[in-house]
Amino acid sequence: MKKRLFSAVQPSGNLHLGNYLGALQNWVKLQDDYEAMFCVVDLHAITVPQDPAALRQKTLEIAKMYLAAGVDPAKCTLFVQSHVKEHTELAWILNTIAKVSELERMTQFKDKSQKDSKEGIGAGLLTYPVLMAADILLYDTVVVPVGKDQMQHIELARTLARRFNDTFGETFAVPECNLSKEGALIMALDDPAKKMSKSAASEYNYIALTDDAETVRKKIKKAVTDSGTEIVYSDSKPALKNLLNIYALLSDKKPEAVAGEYAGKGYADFKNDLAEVIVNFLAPFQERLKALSDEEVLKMLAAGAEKARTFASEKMVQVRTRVGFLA
Ligand code: ATP
Ligand code: LTN
Repeated sequence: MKKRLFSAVQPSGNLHLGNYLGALQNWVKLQDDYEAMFCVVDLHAITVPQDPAALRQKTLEIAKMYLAAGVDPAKCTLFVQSHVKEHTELAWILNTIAKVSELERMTQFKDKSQKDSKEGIGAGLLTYPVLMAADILLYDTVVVPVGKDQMQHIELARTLARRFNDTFGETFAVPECNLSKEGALIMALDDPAKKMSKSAASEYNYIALTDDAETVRKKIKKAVTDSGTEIVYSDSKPALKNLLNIYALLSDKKPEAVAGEYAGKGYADFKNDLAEVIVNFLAPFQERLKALSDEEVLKMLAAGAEKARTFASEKMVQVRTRVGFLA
């Protein structure tokens, strides 16, 4: 029996190279070895205001991006979170065992609530990690491949699994985190101290997976570099280190080896080539994306939800009994 793997991305903003290298690229490698489930988490997206029509479109687009990246519905379960109501039901139950203090400690909550503090913070932003725990625990997930920024949330899912099991009896598997190495945290092109982020203020922060060749070249040219002229892979040159990581991950090489190839050359040469590496990755990706029709993807998502529901509904029968709900 293969172990269960679960991961997801929210249908908000534009997917960028950080999402691809931190999550999607890794998923595609892992889908052969695990019983993989890949979800588009629309319930998470509405923790900040969304336009309904845009959300529907974005949800479909993210599913297409999974497919264009190489997620194969013949090998895994691909579905939309809101199509499987058990996610919301389990989230409610887990809410009753999570502590407010635990949720207030989450870095993502602290960051996002600071940004939104003027209009008042939605309660969904606070309980967001509980819904994420429900996503994971519902399927007895063992492996959760995500970027480093999600580690704290996985830790909470582990805590809630153990707490539920201790209180009501062995019910959930306790998940592990699975980080990709260099891709675990791709930094912003305009600031190597911050992560590449789709909610960034400037578009020079990220390369979107839908950026055209000219945009990629312009953004890489403008990307900040460190002082000095030598191409070396070192913590003392964080901006260059980040660019070398991107180059290495897209060309399946070690970043140190890429740096070696540029010994004696300057930043300009390296950046020109990096832009082409990215363009050469994005062009076929975007071709595959364009070739996918709404109808075929909707069909795949319906089949995925059906599969997910079978497992989720069985799990919830067990959970309801344990908690003490009348059958
Ligand atoms: P936001 O920028 O609005 O905080 P996000 O870019 O983090 O959103 P998510 O949907 O929260 O996007 O993340 C999707 C997946 O991509 C997660 O597994 C996350 O860890 C990963 N990820 C996001 N940003 C990066 C990054 N800069 N480097 C590596 N992985 C990342
Ligand atoms: N919060 C995650 C998205 C997410 C997720 C999950 C990831 C929601 N549920 C379950 C892994 C497993 C994020 O990347 N922002």
